[in-house]
Amino acid sequence: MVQPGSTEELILWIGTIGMALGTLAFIAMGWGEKDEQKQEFYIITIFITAIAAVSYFSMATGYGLIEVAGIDIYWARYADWLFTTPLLLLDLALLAGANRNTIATLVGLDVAMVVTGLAGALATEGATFRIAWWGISCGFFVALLYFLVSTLSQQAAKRSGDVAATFSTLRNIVIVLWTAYPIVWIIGTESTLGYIGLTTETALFAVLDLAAKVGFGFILLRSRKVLDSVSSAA
Ligand code: RET
Repeated sequence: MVQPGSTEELILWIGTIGMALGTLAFIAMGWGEKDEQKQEFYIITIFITAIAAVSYFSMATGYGLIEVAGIDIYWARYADWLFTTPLLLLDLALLAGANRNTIATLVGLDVAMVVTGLAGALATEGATFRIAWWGISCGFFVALLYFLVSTLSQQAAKRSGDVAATFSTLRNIVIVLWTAYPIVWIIGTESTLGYIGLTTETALFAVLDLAAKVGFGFILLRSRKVLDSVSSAA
């Protein structure tokens, strides 16, 4: 269990509060929005931080943690990512004006990435197998990045200048921040390599999660002009 009064517990509470405040801010920003197309972005983004707030609460209170082969595993992270990463991609895809096939491909690869990552975290057959699952998950991740920079970016390039520019900013943020996750996993406790301890790992994931969800949401929702041009193009 999470040691009461530990740094780890404090970080998880900061994560919970940060995600909850982000959720409230996005609700306030979207309040009174009548345009259905624009409402979509608010709804998706509000769910992303709300799900994360619940996941962080479960980790801060010890519920989201289990012990697997002597290693502390926060299973709640994967439950969070399973829903929130497809929602983040959906935000990007709607901004890009992507078709259903592109959205289905991105979401499929993403779910495969999270589920195989979870298999790695829960594997009890030894470190080699855990790392093998990590490699499989990375394969899905690389394919996902490929679709982001190829198909999705081509579709976004057909959008107006403002929308295309916001898409590029958000896509680049996704590429950089998301790439840090498998790195933290492999140098951390899940892989059993343990170059960094659980507290450092918890802190790094918290910073990444807040940037990838709350930071991402602010950049997406801050510009009415961008959301206006998406809704008028739809
Ligand atoms: C794992 C481990 C196995 C290899 C790979 C991973 C990738 C995880 C990613 C998570 C992104 C999470 C986000 C959360 C938002 O708050 C599962 C860590 C490739 C990319 C963006």
